[in-house]
Amino acid sequence: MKEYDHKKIEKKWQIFWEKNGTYHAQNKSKKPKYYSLIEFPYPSGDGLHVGHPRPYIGMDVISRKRRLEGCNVLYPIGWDAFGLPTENFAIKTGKDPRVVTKKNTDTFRRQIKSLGVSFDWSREINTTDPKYYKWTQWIFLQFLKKGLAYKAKIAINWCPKDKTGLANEEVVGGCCERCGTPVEKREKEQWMLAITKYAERLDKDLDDVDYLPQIKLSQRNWIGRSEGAEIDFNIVANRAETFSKTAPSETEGHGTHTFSKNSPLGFAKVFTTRPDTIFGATYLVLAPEHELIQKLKKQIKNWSEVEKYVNEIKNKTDIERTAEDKTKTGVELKGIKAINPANEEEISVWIADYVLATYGTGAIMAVPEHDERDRDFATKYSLPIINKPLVDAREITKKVGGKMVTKFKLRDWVFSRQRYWGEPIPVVHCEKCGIVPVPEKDLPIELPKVKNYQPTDSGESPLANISKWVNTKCPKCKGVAKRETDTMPNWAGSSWYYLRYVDPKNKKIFADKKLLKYWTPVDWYNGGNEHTTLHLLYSRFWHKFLYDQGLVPTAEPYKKRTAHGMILGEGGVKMSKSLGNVINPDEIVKTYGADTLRVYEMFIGPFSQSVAWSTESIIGARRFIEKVWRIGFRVQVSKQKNSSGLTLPGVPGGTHTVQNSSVSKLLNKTIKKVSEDIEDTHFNTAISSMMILATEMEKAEIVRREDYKKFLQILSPFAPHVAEELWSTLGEKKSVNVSIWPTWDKKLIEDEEVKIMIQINGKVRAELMINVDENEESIKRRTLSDEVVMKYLEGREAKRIVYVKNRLINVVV
Ligand code: ANZ
Ligand code: ZN
Repeated sequence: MKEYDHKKIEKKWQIFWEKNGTYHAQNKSKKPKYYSLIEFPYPSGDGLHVGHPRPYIGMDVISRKRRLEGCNVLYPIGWDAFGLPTENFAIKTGKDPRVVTKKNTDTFRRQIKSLGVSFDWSREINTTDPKYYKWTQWIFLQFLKKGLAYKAKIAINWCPKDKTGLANEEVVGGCCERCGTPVEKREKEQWMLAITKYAERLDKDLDDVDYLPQIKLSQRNWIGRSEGAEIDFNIVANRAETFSKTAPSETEGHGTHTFSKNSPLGFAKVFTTRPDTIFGATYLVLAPEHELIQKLKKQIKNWSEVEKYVNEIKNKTDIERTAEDKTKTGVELKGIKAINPANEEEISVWIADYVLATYGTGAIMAVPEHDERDRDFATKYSLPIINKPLVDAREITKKVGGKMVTKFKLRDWVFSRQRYWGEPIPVVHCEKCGIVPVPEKDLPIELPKVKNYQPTDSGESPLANISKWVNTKCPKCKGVAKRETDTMPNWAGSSWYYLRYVDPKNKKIFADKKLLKYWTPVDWYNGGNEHTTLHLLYSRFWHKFLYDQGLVPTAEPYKKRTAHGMILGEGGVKMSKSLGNVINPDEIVKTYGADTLRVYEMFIGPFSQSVAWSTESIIGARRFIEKVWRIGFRVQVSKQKNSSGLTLPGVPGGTHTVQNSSVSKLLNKTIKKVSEDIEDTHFNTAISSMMILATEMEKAEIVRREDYKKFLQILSPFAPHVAEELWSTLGEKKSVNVSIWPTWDKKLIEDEEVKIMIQINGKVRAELMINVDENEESIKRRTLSDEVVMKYLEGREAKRIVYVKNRLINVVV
């Protein structure tokens, strides 16, 4: 028997597959297409760690199974290579990010190839390649044309250390996600993408896709659709205070029941999802940024206190302000009151941090009886909490002149960064013509080389320092103009990359229409849980926009979306360089082989959950493969004997069949289990069932060649190299990759349990479910204790019992 030499085998087959283009997707084919997708990696300087390949292997299993099922599979890969780590490295070392990226992708590519993942490498893309980002820029221009890209001065999250604007999600606990510095608010002109225009559809169309329920939920939560009412509350000067000077007795004893007939100073529009609680509204809260506050400056008696509070709030992020465990703060606007339109009662007006300027109308009616946040606040500031009966939401809303509205938590997408390593935004600023898009024929606007990658002190991108690049001609009036120096966020390139794989070398358009029609939508997209909100939402948004322009054939990009858990370091902590617990797959591949690593990563635990790595347990995966290897050589022997016409001495035909049938039966069960488990991403249980099969096959005296072949086929998605090697040793001329996925024999599985008839004196009286292997004794016993049978026997003893195997049992009395 040959030794199992993983190094030799894996190298041999990787070369074979590459030479034969085994995994190339065909743009023309009679086969049904299947597009499987993983989130393309960011090629970091640290190279691959064992967590990276988990999703690649998972989708590889799916893709390989699909090929055997007769599909023309597209399983592509590329690099999401713009981003801060490379840029920060460039800032530190002065190295050109292009050079760094090239080196990093070379490492990643070599490492991924060593794992035998069936990617179609001929379609490799890189978001930092000008030939790629030309189209990212082109899509931006389409947004601009349609008015969905616009500039706005907004308060953005600003990291004073990285000198860059941050998206809300890049702020963790009030600090910059990358460097930990407390984030400030800063007003800046930013490019925005109007994703909110698509909020309704992004929410609704989730009904039509097959995403894991928790993924749909996180999309929906992020979009934050709410149906409610907008209701105006009049603001008046505080009559109670005005009167107290002249007629102090007037207000005494009235409590909150002060009725006002003052003419209003203005009104505050509140947004509420609970108009039915309006009678319980005991105060009104404005966001500290609410425009009414400045307008009412004269009427507000405690202006300096108010102003101080407003300034304090400025540097707080929305996330901090609405954190559930945070104690709420606020200041009453003295000198003014609001009128509850439902009952004309005067209620106090406050500003408080828990009301956000960016949501709803930036003002609320507070109902402490029904709303927890309001109750906390009311308790803290001793505001009335009253229990009033609920009313009909629609009717009330109508009565008080409000209207039903739909609001979304989703905000427009801040699309500019003041950084170097990103796609330049393709517009110029002309004094005469304003913002002018770069003509499409001039794309791509390439990133120029710079000496220094540091953002400027004013927080502009380093591009601003390259006057040769910045100063340009206006495409419209040919006068002097300046290029935009902001670049795109690194979510840009990943918002449409799956479209480029379809036609990665096209120079005329981002992807050929016919090819898009053939390949899209993506049939199955698997990715990390951390991307189930933003990346997924952003790319769905781009896709819908392109769909509206008639540029892609479907309204949704991904039919199905699943997510995998992370691989943690030994002991269950996150793998990180700083903890020194990062496992490099190169070592594992060298010592145990890629197949062992693959099997181990799929066996390690449920695919959707995070699991801890254990180098010790990898041995189990290796032993399994060795077992399969040994069985292979026994199949060989029996095959040779058979073909040379020798009978097998000492093994009579009878025993022969019995043993084969029990293995065949288990094989059938295993084929079914593996086939179904793969579809549910239950890779771990698929492997454990194959482990059981291998153990049984090893014990069996004879392993039929046909059975073993089927085993290799279902193993091949997990351990493709060894499966291919053993397949060819059986004398197969073609790759296992072009064979046909085995089916299972239903009879062999389902007939395990059969229904037999119970007869009494030859007449059918009842039925009994039995196991096909159940012995006669047990069947007789169960028959006699059957309720119906006992009733017929009426205490008499059976004279005779005749059992016809798996058919009937006759009790003669
Ligand atoms: C009265 C009320 C009574 C409310 C009650 C809720 C429960 P969602 O579901 O998240 O849309 N709200 C409105 N605008 C707000 C803002 N800018 N900042 C903070 N809170 C705001 O929540 C809508 C509810 O959140 C609204 O309905 C409002 O409080 C509050 F028993 O009005 B509600
Ligand atoms: Zn001009």
